[in-house]
Amino acid sequence: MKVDLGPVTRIEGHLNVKTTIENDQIVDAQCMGEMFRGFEVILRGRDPLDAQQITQRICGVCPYAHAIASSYAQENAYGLQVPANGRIMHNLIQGANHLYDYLLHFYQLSALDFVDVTAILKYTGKDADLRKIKEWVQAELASQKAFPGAPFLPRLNGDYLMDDELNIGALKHYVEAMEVQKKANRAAAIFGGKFPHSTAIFPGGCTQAARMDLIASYQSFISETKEFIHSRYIPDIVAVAENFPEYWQIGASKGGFLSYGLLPLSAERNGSRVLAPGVLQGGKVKPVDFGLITQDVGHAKYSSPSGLKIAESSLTPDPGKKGAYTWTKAPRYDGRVMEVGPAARILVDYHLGGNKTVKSLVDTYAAMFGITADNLNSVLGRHLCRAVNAVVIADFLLEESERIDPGGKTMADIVVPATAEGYGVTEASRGALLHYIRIADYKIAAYECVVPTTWNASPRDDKGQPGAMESALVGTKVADLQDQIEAVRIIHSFDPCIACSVH
Ligand code: NFE
Repeated sequence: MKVDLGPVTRIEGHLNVKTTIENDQIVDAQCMGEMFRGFEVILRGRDPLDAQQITQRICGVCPYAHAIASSYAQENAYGLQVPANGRIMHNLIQGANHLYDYLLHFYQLSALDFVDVTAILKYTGKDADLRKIKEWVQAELASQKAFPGAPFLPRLNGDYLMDDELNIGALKHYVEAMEVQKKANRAAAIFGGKFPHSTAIFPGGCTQAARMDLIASYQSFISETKEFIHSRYIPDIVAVAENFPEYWQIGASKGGFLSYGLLPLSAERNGSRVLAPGVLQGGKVKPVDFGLITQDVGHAKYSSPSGLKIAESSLTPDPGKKGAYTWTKAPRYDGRVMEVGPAARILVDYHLGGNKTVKSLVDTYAAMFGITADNLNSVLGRHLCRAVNAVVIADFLLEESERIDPGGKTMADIVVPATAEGYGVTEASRGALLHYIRIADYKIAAYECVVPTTWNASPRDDKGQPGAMESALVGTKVADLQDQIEAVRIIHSFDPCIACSVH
C-alpha cells in the first residue's frame, strides 16, 4: 500500500512524502520537493555583491545563514581580510538566529506531535493565553480547519502525552516561546539591520557600527533567551524523552554525518570553530573535502548532467523527466549519503572531543536516558541535539559579544576582481550550507548553493541509495496506515525546509 503523507504540515513549504507500507511497516519512502525555484539561474549575470542579498530570499527562516555563506564565498573570492569585529558580528547575528530557530522548531513545529492539544478543553483556569488557546482549539476542532496564526490542527491519530498538567504546561510554553523568539530575532536585528533578510551582513563584515549600547541591548536579549532555554526548553525536551523513550530507536538515518563546523573563532578560513567540522562515518571523523561533494539528478527533475562536482554544477529543469519524483537534487559525499543538521554537529564535535560542554551534556543525557551517543541518530536525538546546540551557542554569544572592539572597524574594503571563484561554508540551523561563486567580467558567471534540506530530503542517487530522511523512514512500524504519526515525527525531527531544498 502506498500513502501520500503530503502536504506535510508544520514545516516550511510543500513537502510530500510517499511511503510504501507492508505488514504495518514502511518499506520504502520518497521525499518530494514539489516546486522549482531557480535561484542559481537568477544570479547569473548579476553584480557579485548582490549575491548575499538575493540568496537570503531563498528562505525567511534561515536567511542569515545564506547571507553569511555567500559573504564567506565572496570573501574567499575577493581575498578579503575581515576585521575581527566583522567576524564577531556575523557570529552574533547567526548565533541568535539559531536560538530563534530551535525554539520555533520545537514549540511551533514539532511539540504538537507529542502534546495533546485537546487537553486544553478541560482547562478552567484564568490564564489569558490558555483561555485563548482553548477557544482556538474548540473552534478549529468544530470546523476541522487549522486557523492561520493558530494552527493546532491537524491532530494525527496517535499516542500523545497523557498527563493533562504536562500537556497544558507545554501549551503555555508554546505561547511563551513565541515571545522569546522575538527577543532572539531582535538580538540578531541589532547587528543584522532587520529580520528576516539582513541588510547589514556583507562580504568583509557588517555595516553596523560597533557601539557599546548595541552590545548591551544584544546581551540583554540573549540572556533572556538563554534563561528560557534552561528553564523551559531543556525540561520540555526531557519530558518528551521520558514519555516517548522508544523514539531513541526510531528514525535513524543510514549514512554518515557531515558538519562544516559552526561559528569561527578566528579570521583563518580553516581555523577552529565553536563546533568542529568533519565527516563522521563508521565511528571515525575525517576532515571535509569539498572536492568530494557531487550532486546526482537521476531522480530529480533536471536534464542537466548527473554527478557533477560543485564548480561544474548546472541546472536545466525538466518537469516531465521519467523516473524523477522531486525538484531536490541528491548531494553525496564521496558517493555516500550524509545526514546534516543538529545531530551531525553534535556527533562530529563529540567524536572529535572538541567542545567541552558538548561532551559533558551528551554524557550526562546518555547516562540519564540509558543511551549512547549512537542513539542521537534518532527522532529524540535530533531534538536533544538542537537543545545542546542552543546551550552552547547562547553561552558563546554572551562571551563573543564582549570581544567586540567598540568603535573599531567592522568591514573590510572591497574590490571585486574581474575573475575569481570562492567557496563559503557555514552551518545553518538545519545543517551544512555551502555557497560557491564564480566571477567572470565582474559578473556572476556561476553560483551554486548546496543546502541542508537538499542533503536531508534528497531523493535516491544514481546508485539507488535513498537520501537521509528517506532512509530514516524505512523500517518504521506505523499504527495508523493513513496518519502515520510515527513517520511524521521522523520527518519533523529533521525540520525540513523545502523552500531551501529546491532553492
Ligand atoms: Ni529554509 Fe535553511 C536552514 C538553509 S534549510 S531553512 O536552516 O540553508 O535547507
